[in-house]
Amino acid sequence: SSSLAPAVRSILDAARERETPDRQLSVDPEPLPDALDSAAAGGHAPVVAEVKPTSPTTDGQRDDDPAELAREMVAGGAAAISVLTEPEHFDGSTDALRTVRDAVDVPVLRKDFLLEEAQLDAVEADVVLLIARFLDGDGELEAMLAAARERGFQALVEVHDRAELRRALDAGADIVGVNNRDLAALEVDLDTFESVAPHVPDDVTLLAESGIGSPADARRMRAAGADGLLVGSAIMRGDGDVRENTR
Ligand code: IGP
Repeated sequence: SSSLAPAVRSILDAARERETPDRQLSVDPEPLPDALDSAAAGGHAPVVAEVKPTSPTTDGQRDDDPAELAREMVAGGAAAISVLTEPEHFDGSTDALRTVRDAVDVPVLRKDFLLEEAQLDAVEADVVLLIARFLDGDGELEAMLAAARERGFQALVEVHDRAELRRALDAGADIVGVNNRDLAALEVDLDTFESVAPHVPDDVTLLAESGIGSPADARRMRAAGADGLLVGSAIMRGDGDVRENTR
């Protein structure tokens, strides 16, 4: 009101400014396992759709606005979004991650090669990817998992074979992704998921990652026990219609 002393008014104005975020914060998204479960319960494929402008195994590049793309993916039925933040080989960026996170209310995964705790401090995300293969030092995976949780991140631990699965479970992973792409040879084989999945306990949320290029592939991974499907290239190639590409 006008009866406020000028000093008080300026304190209030400053406080108001402080409380006005310079960007729109998304509502607190639900945990990734819940988001996948509700998609499945609603009769939809539980898809984590990936914003991936390019990759070492992709020809060409898409320059769509990441936020726009993510909005289309969610409108098309994605239960969560993954954003590549690796700049050199995937043309990803942490800016893209931030704008996507502001644009959608579903959980957003940071897809990158996170090798050190300090990397976790640089960027906000709901879920972070931890790749067992690259965190193979003594106690390294446990330490990164603990560091991620301390910072409030959910962690998706990526494995490629039974030995890595063992390490992930021993480290206490509760969300595990089996990558059908061998990160050494860069080849995709959907048998990978089928051979590892039977060894994953029921209380662990299990994702099939990579190489899911058709509704038949999606059904195959679901039949083999996938609670969620991480799909990049097939959606980036198409029009963002997740249902059309994974039904
Ligand atoms: C998506 P695809 O084959 O649908 O584009 O794959 C995702 O699984 C893949 O991008 C991926 C990835 C990774 C990329 C899985 N694990 C680790 C970089 C780093």
